[in-house]
Amino acid sequence: MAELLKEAVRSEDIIARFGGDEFLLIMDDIEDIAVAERIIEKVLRAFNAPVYIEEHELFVTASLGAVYPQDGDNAETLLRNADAAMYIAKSRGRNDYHFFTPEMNQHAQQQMLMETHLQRALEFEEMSLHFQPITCSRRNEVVACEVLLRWHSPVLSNVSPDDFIPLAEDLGLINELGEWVIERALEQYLLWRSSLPDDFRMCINVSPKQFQKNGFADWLLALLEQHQLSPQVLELEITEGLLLNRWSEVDEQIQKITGAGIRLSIDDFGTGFASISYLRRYSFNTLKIDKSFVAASLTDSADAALIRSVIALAQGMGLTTVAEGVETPEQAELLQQLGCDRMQGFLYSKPVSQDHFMHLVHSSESVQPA
Ligand code: G
Ligand code: G
Ligand code: MN
Repeated sequence: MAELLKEAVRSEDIIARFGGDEFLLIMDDIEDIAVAERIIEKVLRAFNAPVYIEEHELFVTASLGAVYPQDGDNAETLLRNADAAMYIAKSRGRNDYHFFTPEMNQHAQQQMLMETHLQRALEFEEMSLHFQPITCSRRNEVVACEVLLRWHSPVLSNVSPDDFIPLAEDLGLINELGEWVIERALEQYLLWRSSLPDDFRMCINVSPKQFQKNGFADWLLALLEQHQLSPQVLELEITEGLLLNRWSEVDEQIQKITGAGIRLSIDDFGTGFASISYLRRYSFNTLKIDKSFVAASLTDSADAALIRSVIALAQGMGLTTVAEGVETPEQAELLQQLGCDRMQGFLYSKPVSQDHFMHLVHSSESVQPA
């Protein structure tokens, strides 16, 4: 990366590795902001091509935060403000840049506030779980549920996991949080078990960081054993991104988990850099078609064709398919015609509290499309 950066700027500019995956680029003698912008765009273009390390082809993205002299009169302020601008660039989907604006301090303050409160959210019992039914396309019965974490802070009100999960990952809180989710979900399952079908599954989202912790698989298996639960009860949902980090310890944890019979599902399929070889490499059981394809399936024939091929691919590999974000009866009908095994979405039910969920299971007509 340093070499790529060096090629993109003048030899008299300063490039430094600031720590971890952060680089600092200092350019002197820039007559106006348009010039800076041109150089930044050049830097970003340097990341367009894949990087080759041994036989691996890697796609690297860069997010750039930029400051100009008026954004601070000392190094500390300039660095802090560049960091805030970089954060915005990152949250916009990466491979982007952003100049600092004073409003960003407000955003940074918001992040700090969230950080402070997240540290104590578990202790203060501000977290809870919601459950969204997953329905069998043929039998129209609830056969599984996805467990979704909810945070209600008295100060910040409801915060989406899209916002606090990445923060928990950065702060090193994700293991504690993730383990809490699994423990709570299994306890809930034990309470529900007698009212649920024998092959019912609890589908739990797991962050890549959880797999990176050695001992995660052992912890999980011990927990199941402690509750005398079959590994078949659990399905872990992982996103494609995790598989890009082909770290051996992630491999080991995944092999141990699937080897023990815990099911594995690939979440948001079609949005990341999934490659078909990943599907072969790990023993996935389920493929979840991302809601963006489901949403576009009726209006865009290319998306319908994509769903059709994904289902064919999954069937060929013996994977169960779940369509996410099914919102209309028309979408459900199309997906059913295409042979999709399971449905999940607002058409059936939004994620609900534990009490409400039992209600849904008992009155199975409420999960049938209108
Ligand atoms: O329900 P919803 O909008 O809240 O979920 C937003 C995102 O947060 C989804 O991508 C979902 O996978 C993720 N998410 C929800 N609950 C959990 C959880 O317990 N752990 C992890 N790692 N991600 C979760
Ligand atoms: O990334 P993951 O697939 O885990 O995300 C699950 C997310 O999808 C949750 O935020 C959940 O609230 C949301 N969700 C569930 N059903 C629907 C739906 O029918 N439409 C939309 N737009 N979102 C949904
Ligand atoms: Mn999911």
